[in-house]
Amino acid sequence: MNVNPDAKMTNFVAEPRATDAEALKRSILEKLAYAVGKDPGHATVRDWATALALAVRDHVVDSWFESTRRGYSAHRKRVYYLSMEFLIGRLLNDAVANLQLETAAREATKALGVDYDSLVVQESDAALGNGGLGRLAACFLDSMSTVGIPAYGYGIRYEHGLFRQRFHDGWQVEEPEDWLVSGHVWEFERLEVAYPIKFGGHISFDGQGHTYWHAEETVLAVAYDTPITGWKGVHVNTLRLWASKPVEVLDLRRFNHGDYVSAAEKSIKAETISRVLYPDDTTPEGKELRLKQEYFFTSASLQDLVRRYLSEFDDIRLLPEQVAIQMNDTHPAIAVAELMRILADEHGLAFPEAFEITRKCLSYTNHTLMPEALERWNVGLFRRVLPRHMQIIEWIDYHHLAEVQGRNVSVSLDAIRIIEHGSEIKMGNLAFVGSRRVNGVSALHTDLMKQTVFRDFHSLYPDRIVNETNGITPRRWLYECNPGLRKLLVDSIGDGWVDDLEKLSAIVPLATDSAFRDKFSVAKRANKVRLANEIEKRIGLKVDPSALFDVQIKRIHEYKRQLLNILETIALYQAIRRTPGAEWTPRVKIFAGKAAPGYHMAKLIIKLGNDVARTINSDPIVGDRLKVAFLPNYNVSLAEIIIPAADLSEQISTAGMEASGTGNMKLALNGALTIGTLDGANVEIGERVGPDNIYIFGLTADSVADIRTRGYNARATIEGDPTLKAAIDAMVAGEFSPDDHGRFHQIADRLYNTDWFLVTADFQAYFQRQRDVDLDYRDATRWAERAILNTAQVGWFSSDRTIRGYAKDVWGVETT
Ligand code: 26Q
Repeated sequence: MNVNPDAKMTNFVAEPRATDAEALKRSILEKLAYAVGKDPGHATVRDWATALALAVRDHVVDSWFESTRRGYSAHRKRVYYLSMEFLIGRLLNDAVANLQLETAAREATKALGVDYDSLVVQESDAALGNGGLGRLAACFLDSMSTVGIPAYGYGIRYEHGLFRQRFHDGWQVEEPEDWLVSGHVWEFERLEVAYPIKFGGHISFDGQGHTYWHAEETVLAVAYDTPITGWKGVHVNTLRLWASKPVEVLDLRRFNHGDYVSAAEKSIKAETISRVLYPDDTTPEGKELRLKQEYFFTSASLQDLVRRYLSEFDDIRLLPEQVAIQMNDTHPAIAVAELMRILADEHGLAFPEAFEITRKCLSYTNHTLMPEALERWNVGLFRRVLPRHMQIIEWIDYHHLAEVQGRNVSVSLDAIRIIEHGSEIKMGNLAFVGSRRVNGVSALHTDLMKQTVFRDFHSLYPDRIVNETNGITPRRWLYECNPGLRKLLVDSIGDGWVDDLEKLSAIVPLATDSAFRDKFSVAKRANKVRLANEIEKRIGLKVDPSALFDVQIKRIHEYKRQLLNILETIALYQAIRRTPGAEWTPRVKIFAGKAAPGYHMAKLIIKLGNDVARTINSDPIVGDRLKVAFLPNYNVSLAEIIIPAADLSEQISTAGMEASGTGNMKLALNGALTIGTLDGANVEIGERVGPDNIYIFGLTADSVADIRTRGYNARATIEGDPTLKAAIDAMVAGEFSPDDHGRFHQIADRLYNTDWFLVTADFQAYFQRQRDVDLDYRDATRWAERAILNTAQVGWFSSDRTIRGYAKDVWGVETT
């Protein structure tokens, strides 16, 4: 609000800001004095870090204002990316790199007597996500800014992101994460941008076409904005996260009665909604708070975008011309009903028209085929929390089924119903019915979607499902995290690849150029030394940087098969002990990843990994031939250290189960060779790097499906594979758990009796492929050549390419 209504509102236009070291230094000193309130003589490292970030932030804000104004004046269609998760990581170095301020920032800090790299790590890693889905949302924001799409990311400003992981005696222990304690310089609080979010209560109709929702509870969603800079700062978009606040801070009536504690009750309850991120589990439980979170941020985001639209245009029916809304998985799928509610109940449209408009605005990205992992809500719970939305969903389901029945086509109505047996809402089906486009995240995953979960939908709407293979931002995942390789690339082919990653193919001929190869190896070596130091610092284990660094970093899940890798580690250990004098290729197995706190099997696998690591690392017979490092608290910042140092990338999920994977792309881009199954995007990586530069093994998705329908006899496989049998036997005999021999019996039971993830079926092929790796790694020249060919040929996996695909096939927006 303008304080003086007669004062003329003008835009603030900054003087062009100097980008040299001297100017930056002056700005840092000013921030230190006037924003941090410190004299250089008394400033802590954290104070300097804040001052530097604030100085850099001014540059970001200049571009931010400029591109926001450009978007408004051109009336361009906007993209709204709705995601429960944004795994942003740290922002300082990212902003510095994108704005090309690195040299200046290093010089300026040096002149002030502080070290740039130690300032960068002061920032807490914003861990507002679990894994791939959250990081994808972050990469997409980066790319939407880089390709110049006016976009908003919408999510929740969790007070506590994903838990911090510690190992106690090798067991995972979860600790609360507290990223906001020391402030977050990148966000702007917008207390005036607040929307009421209603829950519960009942619905009434006035007989004149009006519907009223008498809520039982109302909270406020308050906006916090973070600017997201694209390459060279040309375009900056906004990540808008919502925090829940009470409508009134204190219940005055109770307060005046001296009842101080209960006077604050409601406000505490309101703030609970954005308190903590839910860890993803194997089977999501229908928890009321989770439903409230989903509705909370979806409703706030839709109210916000409708308000923005109506500030520029007056006909609500033309909303789809200006707005494309992307639902990242089903977590925001309530948007289908909420947008209809806004259009019908608040803007007076009839349901059929409201539905048509809704479906033109929304699209849905699916990230899993596992039926048990698709969200469902109990109808009773749902009706209690969102009574109006329940009515709307019933309307959609009824009319959709009626329309399909009228078409006289042969589909299973049960497969396309939104409400199942009158008792559960299938959010995947709601999202599908309410979307213009539905996409998978790799070619294989999209094909399987058409054949499995959405088979009947696909036959009804053959144009709705499209593929948009995932990608990663080359800014964070090469330019920033791998300065050595970056320099080599820039020196060799310029910096055009940073926003046009397929230009990396220009280094294909250099793979056989010995000078280039040597420099490539020197860069890799430096990254490995850096990681070796980090391993020693974090877990006290010394590793040799000349060993093969074999990396599996991702959430711990049975389908991702860390267990397969651990069993292979045991088998290799046993082989080394049998003939320590043979020619072994020294290897360091590096694991990192968190398990959902309630996922018992995943946590036991972590314990097994740690027990095996302790046993091997302390065995003098093995020495440096094999070391195992399980690093705690995997997050974006740790990934940025591990990935550039990897030689081998483990992508070994049961075929058909990993929707895409994106770690596979990050590792290949940084010159790691993949050992993997034909799953997710591994298939497409293999097509690009060629069969000689990737180690593919194991069952295909088709054969997995076959075996599962025919019934699989794991026991017979184990009995017929002495290497595997010996590894499992050692685990069962307590060789790695002398204090508790029975500790891993459950794991063995699973392997013998069901082995749903077909670990035993793929073991032999995997073990053999690893021995190929051993042999190949001994030829350092040839290995470097193949590593270079990986970097050179995976440029297609840039998220800039993915975003251009969405812009064209899904959103109908222009890129620059
Ligand atoms: C659902 C309900 C209740 C609580 C939590 C959840 C929940 C949270 C997070 C369910 C799933 C997730 C995350 C899923 C995820 O990260 N999927 C990954 O998405 C990547 C990006 O598309 C793919 O590359 C991976 O293959 C896929 O596993």
